[in-house]
Amino acid sequence: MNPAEPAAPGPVAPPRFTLALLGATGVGKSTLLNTIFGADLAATGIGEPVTRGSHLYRRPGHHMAVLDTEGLEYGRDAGQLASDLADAIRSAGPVHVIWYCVRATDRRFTDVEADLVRQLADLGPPVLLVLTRSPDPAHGAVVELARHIDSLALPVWDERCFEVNAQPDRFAGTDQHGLLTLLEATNAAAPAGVRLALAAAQRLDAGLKRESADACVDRASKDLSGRALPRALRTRWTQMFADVALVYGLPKDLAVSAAEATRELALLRAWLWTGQLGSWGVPSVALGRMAVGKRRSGRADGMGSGLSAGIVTRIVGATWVDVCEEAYLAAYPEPPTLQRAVFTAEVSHRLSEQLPAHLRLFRRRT
Ligand SMILES: Nc1nc2c(ncn2[C@@H]2O[C@H](COP(=O)(O)OP(=O)(O)OP(=O)(O)O)[C@@H](O)[C@H]2O)c(=O)[nH]1
Ligand SMILES: [Mg+2]
Repeated sequence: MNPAEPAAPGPVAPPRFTLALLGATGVGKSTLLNTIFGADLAATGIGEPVTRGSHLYRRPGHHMAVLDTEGLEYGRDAGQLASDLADAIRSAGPVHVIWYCVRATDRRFTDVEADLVRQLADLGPPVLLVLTRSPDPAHGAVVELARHIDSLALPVWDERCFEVNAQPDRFAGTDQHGLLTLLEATNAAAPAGVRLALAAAQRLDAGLKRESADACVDRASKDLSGRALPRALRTRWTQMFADVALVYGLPKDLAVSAAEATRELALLRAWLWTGQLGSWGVPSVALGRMAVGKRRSGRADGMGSGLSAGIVTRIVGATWVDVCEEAYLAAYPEPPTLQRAVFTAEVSHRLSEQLPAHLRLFRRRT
């Protein structure tokens, strides 16, 4: 570590994403949840009773909470049902998105349900109307139900139903469908502050993870560029590493300690701080080449300035995203488990390989 660098405080965890699951018993709420979010959160989490029939499921280290309302009974007094649900949603802390599930082949959606949806929408969180266990989007009963619900012009997200099938049925010949669209809509409906947690919790869409990880790098790079001296560099990098690791389900500690132990990263930071590699010798081929290029060009290339910090952050971040993504995909569908030493070596190796090319580009631009 460069002795001139201040110690970095630990990274801050992002706010949790909370989803409320509503709908009659057996419509497939738990199956849908488990298919998109992988872990059997509702079955294995510790469910705290919130109100009658509702439990809030959270798991330590998991970035999502689920408010599961064990099967709505529409025969009950409608006013009481609505007020129980409103109580549950208010007491669960901030609920960010509500999935209101109706079985796609149920053929009916009563006035009581329509009123309930209107009252839920008044509570604040966006309500996504999900038609579950749908055999086929073109199935007559499903089309009819969707049309009927659409005609009610309910205050639901995107003014439409999301029709899904979470569990393939070999006998009936039905595949999974509609899940990515539902996830995308959930992401769009969720407040920006919890999208990182949502991208981390979901296990369905590697593209959403990638987008979210790239956004973390982009934010860090923008935060750091244009500053006279990248004083916040180490803290900001640590946060970026931890956020990207979180998106891919890698332990935060592993990310942070790998970041600390990766020699190239420490050298890059030192370089950005002092504008010179001299006191560090020529520690690796990659940095050696960079140093030589810099001396030959006879220019400082803006090193030690905010401009270079932003660009170097982008390069380092992109490398980090690649390594985390590969670890995630290699272990999928199991959560990734990586030894710190392997992870660190991989990050080191990639940086040594990729930095010279990136830096050449950078030199050409400045
Ligand atoms: N074909 C098909 N079957 C499903 C689907 N989702 C759930 N099921 C089946 O429907 C049954 C009920 O599913 P659950 O996910 O437990 O329903 P739930 O809404 O959580 O039910 P409660 O917790 O009792 O309110 C199970 O037997 C599932 O196998 C689906 O998308 N397609
Ligand atoms: Mg359930």
